Amino acid sequence: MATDLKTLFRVPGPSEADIESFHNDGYVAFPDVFTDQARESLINEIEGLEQVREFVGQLPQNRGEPEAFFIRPWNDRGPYSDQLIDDPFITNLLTATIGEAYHFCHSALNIAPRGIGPIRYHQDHHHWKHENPVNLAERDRYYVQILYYLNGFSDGDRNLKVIPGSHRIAPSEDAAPDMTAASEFPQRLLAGEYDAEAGRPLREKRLELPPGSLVYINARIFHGVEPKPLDSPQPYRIFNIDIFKEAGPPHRHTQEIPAEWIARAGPARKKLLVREAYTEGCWNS
Ligand SMILES: O=C(O)CCC(=O)C(=O)O
Ligand SMILES: [Fe+2]
Repeated sequence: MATDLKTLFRVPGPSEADIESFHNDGYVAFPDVFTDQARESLINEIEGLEQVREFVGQLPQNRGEPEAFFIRPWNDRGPYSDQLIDDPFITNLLTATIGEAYHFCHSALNIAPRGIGPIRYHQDHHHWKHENPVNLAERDRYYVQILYYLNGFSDGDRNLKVIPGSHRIAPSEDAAPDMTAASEFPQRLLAGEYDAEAGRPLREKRLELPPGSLVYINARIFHGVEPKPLDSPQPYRIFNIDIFKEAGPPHRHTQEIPAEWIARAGPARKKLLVREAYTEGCWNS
């Protein structure tokens, strides 16, 4: 399985300024970074998946209580989405920011229809939320997320929002909310209580991105998502995500890799994929 493209992206990798933003702000956005052909092919590939076709097909009858479409891990990948895992742009991005020793952790696919509610501010670095020796040892190691927005989003319409610099706040018990638990902490962050620790004013930034964009985040940054209005001009926002971790023990959700992926992987790809997956209790011993 392969495309005939050397890369899916318009540029070979991040600039110095991009790398600096990632370290200073905890995230960097790459608007319209896919080539037109890659963007269109990726969207076709995703919209062609049987489960997605079914979901999209029933949307007009389901205006009452819309649910998002969510698959994790997302293994049903065609050639274009398969190439995302180690496209030269992605490899350059990862090595320029976190070094050479990293693993593919897991992936997800999400389709957010009109009327879907928000995702509250949260962090996704799960070792901060557990106290085993493994978790303590892994806390300061990179866990990064590549968020793909193939059909883009506008401000106020399922936009991603971030608090630049908030990746520098050491998550304490109450400072490590996840997306399911209500927490006052993000409000305290935005009220200035932690500006001194961050060394800068912590303010909300609502993003707006054209189709074919990606956002690269340090998973310790506080981020959230706004609802999608019922009258949004975009029927659904397509969102897929690949997550990478520094080489080491499993993170939460570190996925089992399908045997056929390993069987057809070259040596560079094997380095990303051959590692222990998360299993219940794997941090306990
Ligand atoms: O839907 C989005 O834009 C981001 C979702 C998110 O925070 C995540 O997948 O960790
Ligand atoms: Fe998240």
